[in-house]
Amino acid sequence: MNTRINARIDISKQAMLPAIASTVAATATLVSTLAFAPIAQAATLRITLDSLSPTNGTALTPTWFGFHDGSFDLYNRGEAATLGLERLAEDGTIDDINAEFLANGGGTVQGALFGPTAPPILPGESTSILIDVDASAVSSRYFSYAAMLLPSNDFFIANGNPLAFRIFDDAGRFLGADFTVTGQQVLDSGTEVNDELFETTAFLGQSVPNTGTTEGGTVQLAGGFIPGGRILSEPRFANADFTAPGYQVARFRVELVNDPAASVPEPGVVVALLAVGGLMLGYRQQQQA
Ligand SMILES: [Ca+2]
Ligand SMILES: [Ca+2]
Repeated sequence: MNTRINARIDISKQAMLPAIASTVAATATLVSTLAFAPIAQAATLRITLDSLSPTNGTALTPTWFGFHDGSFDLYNRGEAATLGLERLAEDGTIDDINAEFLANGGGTVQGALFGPTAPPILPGESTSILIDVDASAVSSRYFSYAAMLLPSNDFFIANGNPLAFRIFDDAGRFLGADFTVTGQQVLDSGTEVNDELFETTAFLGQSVPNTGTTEGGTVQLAGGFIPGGRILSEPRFANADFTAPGYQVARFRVELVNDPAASVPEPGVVVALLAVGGLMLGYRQQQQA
């Protein structure tokens, strides 16, 4: 599924407005403006998530992602989860993560990847989204992600190192990302006891958010589901033991769809194009006269 978030485009467009305004004004003004003002370089990225879980394996909730300057830290192992991470890990809701991301101030572009047919991303499904960022902005340099593992009380996948996935270098050149999350990397948010009860376990039987016994712990690697417990005993989750050797949860890719260096002309080129346009306009007027 390809979904474009139009609201995100405005961020880079607003940054380009001064350049557009100067184009309307005069060529002389344009040259000086472009020479001294930072130029936004709109880059369209495709984020793709492939579920690598086996049939009757684990699923993922709509997956939060954000681009930032390296300062947005989702969690640290051994420390308590934030409210945003708790909500994401227990219920798959991202409103609080969204708020924490904006409050952090290190990034402005965030969103979510949904399953191709329904919100959860089921075993074997792929989903992608097109999103525009400013390649030249410090706030576009790093990529982070987080999703709840289904079914579970409070298991999730996410990068705890905010510097793990660098997307643009200092000069705005695209670096991208392509990585796999294994079952060994699944985490427990430490916020809800892993009782695997039907009424407390999302995707198993829980129908009301924030339902479960508070754990009061810290973020840790998940130890796996209860052997012979309710989850692994369900035929539809017969292959959900993510601690099994070789178990893979998901592959993430961040790819460049357009090249900002090619789509945003250099100042000299802009001047040349304006000059040609002006000459053509004059030529047509002469023909008409
Ligand atoms: Ca961290
Ligand atoms: Ca737990």
